[in-house]
Amino acid sequence: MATRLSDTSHEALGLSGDDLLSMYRTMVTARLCDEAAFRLNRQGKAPFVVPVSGHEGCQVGTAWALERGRDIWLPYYRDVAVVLVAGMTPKDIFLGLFAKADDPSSGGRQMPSHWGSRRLSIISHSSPIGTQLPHAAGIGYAVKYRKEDAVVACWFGEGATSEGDWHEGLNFAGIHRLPVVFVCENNHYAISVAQTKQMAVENVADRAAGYGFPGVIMDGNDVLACCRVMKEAVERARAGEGPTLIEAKTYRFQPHTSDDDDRTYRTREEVERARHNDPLIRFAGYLKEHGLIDDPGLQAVQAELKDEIDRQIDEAWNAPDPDPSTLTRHLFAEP
Ligand SMILES: Cc1ncc(C[n+]2csc(CCOP(=O)(O)OP(=O)(O)O)c2C)c(N)n1
Ligand SMILES: [Mg+2]
Repeated sequence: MATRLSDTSHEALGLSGDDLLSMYRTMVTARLCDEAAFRLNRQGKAPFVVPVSGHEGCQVGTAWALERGRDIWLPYYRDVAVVLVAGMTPKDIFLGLFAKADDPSSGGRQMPSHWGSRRLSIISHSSPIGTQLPHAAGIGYAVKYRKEDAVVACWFGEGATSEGDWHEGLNFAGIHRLPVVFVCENNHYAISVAQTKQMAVENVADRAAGYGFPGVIMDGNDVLACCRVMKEAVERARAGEGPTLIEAKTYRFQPHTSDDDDRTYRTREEVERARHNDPLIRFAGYLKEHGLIDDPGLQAVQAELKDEIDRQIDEAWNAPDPDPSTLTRHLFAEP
C-alpha cells in the first residue's frame, strides 16, 4: 500500500504541534526500544523480547486519548508504546527485560512485557491470552458501582478474540453498559496462525453488535485516526453510554517474539509491502507537511532518543538483581 498522509487533522482533535511532536517521539522511542532489545537478545543479555514495531501508531494514538492519574490501563504484552504513554520509561522496560529488583511490573518475577504498576494504574495481565478482558469488565463494573471517575481501556490482539474470556468480558460490559474501551490491534496473525484460520468474519469490530454496543474499524497505521476514534469511545464511556470495541488494522514487522521464526509462515515480500505503510514514516510525513519538522530535525530526534535510551539501558543493566533470599516472597505466607 502506498504511503499516505493522515486524513484526520490534529487541530480537530485539540492537539497542538508540541503534542504531535511528543506523540512522534513516543513512537520513535518504542521502535528504538525494540531494536535495542533485539540486539541485547542476540548478545545473550535479554532472554525474551516481544516486539512492538509496526504497532506504534495504534498504540500511541489510542493511549493518547486517556488521562494519566485518572484512567485505568490494561495493556497486553506487545504494548510497549501504550505503557510509555501511561508513564513508564525505557529504563522501566529494560529493568523488566533484565529481571532486576526494581522492575516496576513484578520486581523481576514475571516474564518480560507483563506490564503492571500500581502507581500508574496499569493492571498486570497473565500469560494466557484474553484473561485481561474479564478483568477489564470487572474493573469497569467496580468503577460504575462506586461512581468513580475513570475509563478502563483494554488492549489485545485479534487472536485473543477467539478465547472464551474475550466473549465473556464483552458480554458483561455490554449488559451493564460499563465504561470500558476494548482496543483490538489486528495484525492478522496469532503467532503463525493467519486470521482466516482464527475466525470466519473479516472484522473483529463486527462482533460488537452481538454484545449490544458499537464496533469501529480504523486504519491502525494512522496515529491521528486512532486517536480520533479512541477519543470518541472514551467520551462515550465518560458520558455513561457504555463500552465500544475499536479495531486497528495494523501489522507487526518483526517475528512474534525473539523465539519465533516468521519465515515459516509469511513471505518476505508480504513483510516488505507492509513496511511501505509504516506508521512512523506516515506520521513523519504528516509532521513535515504541516511544517512541524524537517528531515534534519527527524534525524536529530532519532539520534537524541537513541543516546537517551542507551543511557537508560546501561542504568537498567547495572541495577541490582533481586536478593535471592526474597525468592519465595508473594508465594508463601511469611512469618
Ligand atoms: C490461552 C492461550 N493460548 C495460547 C497461548 C500462546 N500464545 C501466546 S501469544 C499468542 C498469539 C496471540 O495473538 P494475538 O492475540 O493476535 O496478538 P499478537 O501477538 O498478534 O499481537 C498465542 C497463541 C497463550 N499464551 N494463551
Ligand atoms: Mg495478532
